[in-house]
This record gives sequence, structure tokens and C-alpha cells, in this order.
Amino acid sequence: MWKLKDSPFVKELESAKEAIVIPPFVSMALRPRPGVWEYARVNAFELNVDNLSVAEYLRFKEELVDGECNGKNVLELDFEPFNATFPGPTRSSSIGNGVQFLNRHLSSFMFRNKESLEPLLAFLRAHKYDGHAMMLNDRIRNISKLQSSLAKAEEVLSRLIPNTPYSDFEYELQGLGFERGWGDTAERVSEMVHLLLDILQAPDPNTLETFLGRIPMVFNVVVVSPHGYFGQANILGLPDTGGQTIYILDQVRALENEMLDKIQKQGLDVSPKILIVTRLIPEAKGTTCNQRLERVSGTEHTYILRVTFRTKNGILRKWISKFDMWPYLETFAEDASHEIAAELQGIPDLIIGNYSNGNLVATLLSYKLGITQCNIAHALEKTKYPDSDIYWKKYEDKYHFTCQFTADLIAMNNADFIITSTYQEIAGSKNNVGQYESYTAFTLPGLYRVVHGIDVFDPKFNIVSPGADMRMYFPYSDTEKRLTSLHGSIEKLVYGAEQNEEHIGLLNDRSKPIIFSMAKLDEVKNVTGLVECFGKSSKLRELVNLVVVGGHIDVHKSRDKEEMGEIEKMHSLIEKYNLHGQFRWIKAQMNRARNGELYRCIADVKGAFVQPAFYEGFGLTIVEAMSCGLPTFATCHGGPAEIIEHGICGFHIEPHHPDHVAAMLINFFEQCQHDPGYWNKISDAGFKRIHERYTWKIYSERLLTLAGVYGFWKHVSKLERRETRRYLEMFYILMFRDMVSLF
Ligand code: UDP
Ligand code: LCN
Repeated sequence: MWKLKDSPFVKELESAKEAIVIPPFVSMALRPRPGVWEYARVNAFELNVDNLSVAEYLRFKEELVDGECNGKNVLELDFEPFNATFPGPTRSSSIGNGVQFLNRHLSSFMFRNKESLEPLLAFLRAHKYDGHAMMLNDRIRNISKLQSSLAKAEEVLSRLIPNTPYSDFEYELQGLGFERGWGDTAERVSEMVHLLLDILQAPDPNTLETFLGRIPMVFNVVVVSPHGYFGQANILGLPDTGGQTIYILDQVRALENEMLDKIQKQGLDVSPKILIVTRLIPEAKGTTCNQRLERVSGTEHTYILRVTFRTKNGILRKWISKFDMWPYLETFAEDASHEIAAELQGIPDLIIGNYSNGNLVATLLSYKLGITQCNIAHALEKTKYPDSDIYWKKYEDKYHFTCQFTADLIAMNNADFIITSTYQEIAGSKNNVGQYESYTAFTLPGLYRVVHGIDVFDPKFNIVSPGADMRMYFPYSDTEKRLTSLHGSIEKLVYGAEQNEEHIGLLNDRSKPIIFSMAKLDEVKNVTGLVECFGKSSKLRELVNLVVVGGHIDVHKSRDKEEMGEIEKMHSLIEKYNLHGQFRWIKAQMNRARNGELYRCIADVKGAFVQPAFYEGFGLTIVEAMSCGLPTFATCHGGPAEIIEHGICGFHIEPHHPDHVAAMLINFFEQCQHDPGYWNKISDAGFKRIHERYTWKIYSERLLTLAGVYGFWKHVSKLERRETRRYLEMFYILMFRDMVSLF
């Protein structure tokens, strides 16, 4: 028998992500696969279906907002025409691998004949550091000469033993037209020479990527992260200060090591420099955020450079929320450009923005200085707050999302490349919309309508996942490295009888494993949801204890409204479910070394880590816990769904169904009771997963290769995107400036 549910129409409906009902019409946004959208309208009276254009759909959607949509001449933003002639991949599975696509496409295009190789030659000849030529000198003026010189160099090098230092044959190569930058030994120079000869003969995208990745192009890097308290001590748990800060501090260490290694291997004697540009906060609350310059520990050439926020009325002295920063950023960027120039005695080669505010500043700087721009979002707020675009007015006072989404559009379209921690960040999954994808088409009624905001197929997107600092987050079984001197203080933290501002609650039965969670006490992190789920399940409470780290215990110590609400909720849950004896709440912990050991101590008692957020951009705590060998249960909404392979190296949980979460935890701990090998199996697989995919070493190698490749293509092709930048400039001046003037 024919069933309605098997009909093509119902199949289509299954891909609907949104439906708007304004009788007699039902308009739908259909998403047959990640990154691909179609729009349709059903007339429920006449039972017919029409396709809609994106603009028609958005116009219909605007009708939800009283009267706002009636304005006929709404500003429509459309970035599609700028990229229309530039192909992108079409398969959803290729999203996030932009560099590969770009190399394949552009190498076939560029290497059609000898003339089309000229830009490569110009690029190699333009290479300089501090005014000194690198790679090629004036003796090589055309491709034929380059080819013949390479052949001669090959001959010279073949006569040398592989580890002959560059200085021994520098003079001879210089005579052939080569300068430093090819390698530090005969062996490495000869590898580079072969790579280039191969490219000139028969270009292959992988060879091209290896060659470009090796050319020393990045010596000075600027990383921008204006919000929160950016420092190295006493900052975690302060407002707006979490994973992003950790990410950047780990990132710059890894990047410096990789740059030093690369520079040395290419035979150069150059010191790189990395500057993290952030806000200087005069009232720094016991942190170093009032210092202009601070060296990053564990590095030689990396500094935090702080620049004040100022207006015509003077310097802003206090911390302000990331949601209120928009009016300060243009002046901040201007001031920062002078400070950067003073520190570097030149301009950076690469600028990396972080989060919406940092990416906007990176945009202003890259526009001004003409340098390669990389964006990192960490988390885009749009997907965190459902309908924050269409109902923007509801959120405006508290969050100023109009500024944020406008800044996001400008920054993501200006960036040369964007790196994300996961695929889902770009294009979601089969059923969930990606963070960037949510900018494809949306409307801010009364302000503007975006018909093509960003294309997730754009080859600027690349997945480069972060890791965890292995000096701190290593497996519990690595007994020799264990920080046993911290065990006394951890013991007190978890089991100590004292009830104070640092910790409350007791664990009466120490023989039980511990479920552990650590996060900022924001609503979206849903730590209170985990406590409630535990409180409600007598079976789970029988099997395990619960320990959570986060926020303040004393509500009067908090300065953050959202956190205050969560603190009060936590206290009331303790009473409501009478958690005494089975639950411990520890305030936010700032000592990362001890936090690493804490994860391992939880592993010692065969516990598990639970990350119950309603939404998590990436989730560094998950990588940390798994690095320590702690079996991990994490939200299926956002990045964790990708870090963990469900049932193999951890588990996905659905925070909206706490009963299921409890059942999964019960099932896990019961299984561990019957078969203690099960815990080890998940623990080992978790560690293996991180080791293979989520390390800072893999990250920094990749990031530098991308900087090289995008820098090259920007130089030699139309990727400079001048027309897009002009359009963005107008949008910035006419729209964004106006918005921030209303603060
Ligand atoms: N963290 C910490 N102490 C706390 C809470 C969090 O050291 O009390 C650290 C945690 O170890 C992790 C980071 O802060 O390195 C949080 O990053 P994540 O990506 O999990 O979330 P975010 O806070 O960035 O949303
Ligand atoms: C911000 C977040 O919200 C987290 O999900 C990430 O792990 C963190 O930044 C680092 O990228």
C-alpha cells in the first residue's frame, strides 16, 4: 500500500530546517545536504507548492516580525557575484579542505604554459626579509633561466655529501641566481630544487603544497584577541576568559617552535616574532592585564602586547563584556597598528583574528597593511542563540547581536583563509546547521537582508583542530610524569571536610568512581543540568559520586549576571535533591597543571568526564580529559560530536534528554563493574584518538603551510578579492559605523 511517509514530498519535508506558517502559506527552508539550501512555499488551501528564491523566503520570514517587513527597499547583501567566476568544490564532504581544492584548481590553471608560470617566478623573486633577497636574485630573470639554473644547482648538489652546510656552497649557488631560503644542508636544498623542477615540468597539487609550505614566508605573526582578561595567570574563570585564551597561549607556543624549526631547516638566521594583541585593562583585578608588554612563558620570541580602549573622553579603565566592545574596536585597531609597527619594526606577514571582535580588528589591520588574514571563530554566537537574527530586537540591549553579525559577515568575507576546529563548525552535520552555514542567508528585519552571506563551499575554509598542552595533559598511566606533589591539595579539594568559598559538599563513600565536569558556569554549559540529572537518578547516585568545577560558590563574589543565576540554581539543586554526601562543588580552578593532575586523579578512581553543554563550539576540556585517559561523555551539539566517535573512544550525550544521559552513565559504570577491561578500552581509545588528530604539532605545521599557500595565491592570482573588499568597506562605513554610534 502506498504510504504518505514514502512520498517524494515527505522526503523533501524531512530535510526542512525551518517552516514559517502564515496562513494560508507554509514556507520552508530545506537543506538536502550540508551547505545546500532550497526554499519552497506550500499553499495549504490550494495544496500547491512553489519554489521560492532566498530573498522571497526571507521576505516572507520577516512578516513574522510585526510590520517590519513592509519596507520595500530593504538593503540586500549578496556576496555571490564576487565569487561567481571562482569555482569551489561541490561535494559536501570536500568542505573544510579548501587548500587542497585551491591547489588543484589553481595549479592546473596557472601551469598551462610557460607564460603562466611567470607569477611563480615573480613571487620567488619578490621574496625578501628585512630588505635582503631570499630564494632568487637578479641573475634569474625568466623561467628558462630558472630551469637551467635549477639543473646546474642539481649538479652542484649531487657532488656534495648530504649534510654539507649551506654556507659551504652558498657562494656557488649565488652565482647561479639562488639566495638563502632553500635549506640548511645540501640534502634539503636538493629536495627543494627537485620539488620546483617537478612543479615546472608537471605541476601536481601535492608537490606544490609541499614546496610552498617550505618556503620561508612567515616571520612575524600578529594574533588578535581583544576580549576577556588575556594573561597567563589568575585569569581562568574571569568573565569572557576561557578556552580561547588557553587555545591562543598553546597555539603561539607551538607556532613559535614550528617557525624556529622551519626557519632553521631552510638555512636562515632570522628570529621570528609573535605578538598577541589584546586589550590593556587599567583596573586589572590582580592580573597582569594592565601591563603593556608581557613575554609568553616557555617562548623566546612571543609577547602579549596590550593596547587600551579609548574614546574621545579618555581611556576605558574597567573590564567590559565582549558584547559591549563594538564601539571601541576601530580606534583600537588604529592604535594597535602603531604599537605593532613599533614592536616589529615592520609589518607582520600574517594576522590571525580570534572571535568576532578579534576578526574585525584583524580585518581592519589586514586591509590597512595588505597582509594575509586568517580568522578563527572559536564559537559564533548566532547558532548558540536560536532566532537571534529574526528576533534581534529582543536580544539587542543585552548582546548587541546586530553589531556582532555584521562584524562577522565583514570579517569572514575579508579573510584570506578561515580555520575551524571541526567540520561541524563550518557546515554542521546531516541534521544540524553549521556555525558558518548559519550566515549563508538570514535577515535582520528593519536593518538588512543577507541573501548570500558566506558560502561554506568556499575554498578559504580549512579544518585545523587544536590540541591540549601535553606537558599538562598526559595519561594517568604515565606514572613517572605524575605530579604527585599536588596530590595532597587535590585530595583536600575533592574530599576535604571543610565547607568554604572554595568548595562545598562531601563525598561519603570514597570507594565509588567519580563523574567529573569542569566548565564556566554559563547557562549554555549546562553544568546545573548535569547536577539535576544526577540528583534525579537514585541508581546513578548509588553507583558514583559527582564532582563539578566551575564558577563561584558565593554568589556575592560573582560579577556576571548569568553566572549568578547558575550559582543560585546550583545551591537550590543541592537542597532540592539532598545531594549531601554524594556531590562536591569546587569553584573555578585557575592552576592548569593541577587541573591536569585532577583529571588524572579522577581516572585513578575509574571515573568519567561529562561535558553536558547545550551547545559547545569545540570543547577543549574534552580533549584535555581524553588526553589524560579519562573516558568522556560529551554533548552531541557542536564540536564534541566530532572529537568523539560514539561508543568507541567516548560517548555522545543529548543534554535535552537528561534521563537518557543518566541511563547511559549507569550503563557504562555497570558494564565497568562486570568487566573492568571496558573502562580501559574506552580510556585507551580516547587517548589514541587525541594523539592521532588533536595535537598542537599537527596544528602548527598545518597552519604555517596554509599561511604559505594562501599567501602565494593571494600574490599570484585574483584571490586578492579587491571588489569584495571595496563592497565590504562600504558596508562597514555605512552600516557598522552607524550601528556602533547608537551605543
Ligand atoms: N578551565 C579551567 N578552570 C575552570 C574552568 C575551565 O582551567 O574552572 C579551562 C579548561 O581546562 C579549558 C578551558 O578552560 O582549558 C575551557 O575551554 P572549553 O573549550 O572547554 O570551553 P570555553 O570556556 O572556551 O567555552
Ligand atoms: C571557545 C569555545 O566556546 C570552545 O568551544 C572552544 O573549545 C574554545 O573557544 C577554544 O577554541
